[in-house]
Amino acid sequence: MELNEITITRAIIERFSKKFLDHTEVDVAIVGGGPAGLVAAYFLAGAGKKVAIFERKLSVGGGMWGGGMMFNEIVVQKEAKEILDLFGIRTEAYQTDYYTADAVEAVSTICSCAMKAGAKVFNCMSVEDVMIREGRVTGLVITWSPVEMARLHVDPMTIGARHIIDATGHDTEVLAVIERKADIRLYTETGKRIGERSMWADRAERLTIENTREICPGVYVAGMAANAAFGGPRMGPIFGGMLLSGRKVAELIIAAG
Ligand code: 48H
Repeated sequence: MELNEITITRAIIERFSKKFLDHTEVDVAIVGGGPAGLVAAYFLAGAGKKVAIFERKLSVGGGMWGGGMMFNEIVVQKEAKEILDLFGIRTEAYQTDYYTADAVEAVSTICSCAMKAGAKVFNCMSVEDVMIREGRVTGLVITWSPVEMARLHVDPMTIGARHIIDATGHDTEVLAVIERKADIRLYTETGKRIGERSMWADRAERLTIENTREICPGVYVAGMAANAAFGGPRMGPIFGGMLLSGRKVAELIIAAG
């Protein structure tokens, strides 16, 4: 059989278009495919939710690939090890309650588990705005990342979502646009994002979980974005909080229905 380039092209266009059309309305739209977003996607898809992750970059994984300062190992505490165990990611005890894992094995495996659970990843897509109806965020406005990078004057398109998770990390990009453009008060002390504080790993890990919650109608916040939104400190390259936050946000959304 002689391979036909046009057939290859048509296969990609048809299959991608079908996938994209199937996800123009979802139960949960996750912005950011870092560790928190991927873990949330795994648990939500496993519970039967239709889940789409929109990730600006070519690859998911966010800040996990590089471990600490590009030493590609991560540290997790005892409470979070069970999540790595669940995914079959190998860990090594370092000291009592401290475990390490290979960062590349961790990211690639979590991503694989999330996709096999049924979540779909739309990479190279950036969320630049939201859709709001009657005080509730009901959708995401997306564009191709290269369009954003080249600052091309091209209009974006819209995805409907019953629930949205801002898992964009330090920059809290979904909340930033809500703050800038909408008359919606966030459920923080000030009604706006408070901003991330300096390093304090122990406190930060605790607060990451506490601050993982609904932040305005239709939007939940998870991972590093939860810290930045509610004014928690940063924690450096310990990733247990990100994993536990991803699981918690999924549980909250599953409970909300
Ligand atoms: C589409 C977007 C957009 C957008 C951003 O930064 P992340 O890895 O986020 P978390 O919360 O899963 O994990 C945080 C962790 O990596 C980290 O930074 C830690 C633990 N830091 C501690 C410290 O002290 O510094 O991933 C966020 C993802 C990235 O892949 C972005 O490309 C993506 O979100 N993203 N995707 N549209 N508008 N904004």
